[in-house]
Amino acid sequence: MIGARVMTEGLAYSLKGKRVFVAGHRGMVGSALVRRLASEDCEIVTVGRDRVDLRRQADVEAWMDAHRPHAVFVPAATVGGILANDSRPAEFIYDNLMIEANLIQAARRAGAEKLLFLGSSCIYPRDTPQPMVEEALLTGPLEATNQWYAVAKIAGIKLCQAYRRQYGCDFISAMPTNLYGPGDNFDLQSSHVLPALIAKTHAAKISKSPSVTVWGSGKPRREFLHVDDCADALVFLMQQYSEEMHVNVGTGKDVSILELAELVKDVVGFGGEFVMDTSKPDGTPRKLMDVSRLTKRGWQARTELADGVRGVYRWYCEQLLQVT
Ligand code: GFB
Repeated sequence: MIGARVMTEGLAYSLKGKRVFVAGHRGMVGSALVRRLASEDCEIVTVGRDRVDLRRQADVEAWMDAHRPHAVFVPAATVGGILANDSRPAEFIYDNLMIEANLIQAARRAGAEKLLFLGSSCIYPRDTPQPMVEEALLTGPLEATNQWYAVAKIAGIKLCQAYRRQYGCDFISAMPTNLYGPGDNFDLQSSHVLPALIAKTHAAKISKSPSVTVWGSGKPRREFLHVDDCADALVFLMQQYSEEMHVNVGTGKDVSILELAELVKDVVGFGGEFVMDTSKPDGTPRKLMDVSRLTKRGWQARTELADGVRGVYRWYCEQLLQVT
């Protein structure tokens, strides 16, 4: 049993009978949240991008006024891996600023009781001591490849804090580490490392290619959290947490990119070798979360990385079968 269910008796905020809006329900985190919320006694409301562009204030306000959710989850965001962040800075800063500002303001206007904003571990300074504690925010310069996204996500934290101070809104922020899971983006130009390695290694196995290219030096270290664990932590925080400080969400364990590549190789059953492409950036040397704020409250991740990668690889193969 995980923390969230053990502690249901002393809930600070109950979702029972509530209308719960998941903004961005088609994304990897949003769809995991919808799966997770299905076991809560609440009404889940969603809206597609074809009907409401979350970057447009009037659309968001009109939709929120009409539906008046009690609780709002904000996983909606323009996201991507290191190359997408580095090559599309305007989209990463503009889209994310607009989405979060519109949703937070519209939620207040419509009288939402609670809102949870989702950020990212890239909010912390590039060379911050590891593991990264919540208090490290704004104590040093950001990593250059994702500073645009990071600035937008820091603004989201500050919006929640400001609305809490000025208007008394119960708006909180969670900062997940690097996420992976079913519904991830496997496009090699815009994806994160884990789905990219699965897609590349699988393609190499099928085409009997002798090698797979890994970007950078392979030395950076990353922490990976399964998206279903992340969704569980977000529901837990929605129910249990009501403070100004954002909360790290992760496993507290990291691996090097080369160790991750070896794990993917084992799971996929690829017999070749890795070739490093050092023309690609490494990004932040290490991003390991200090998750004690969350674990002290009774929640911890339960999916081991090897099991999670096996599950995602199965999911990926099923998707490939469906399109062929
Ligand atoms: O997952 P990733 O793109 O993002 O890359 P970040 C992590 C590391 O894996 C980097 C290396 O050192 C990459 O160079 N890597 C190796 C690869 N091979 C590949 C590959 O084929 N594809 C990709 N994508 N990487 C992102 C931020 O940073 O993390 C976002 O840019 C966000 O803003 C997200 O915070 C969680 O971990 O470096």
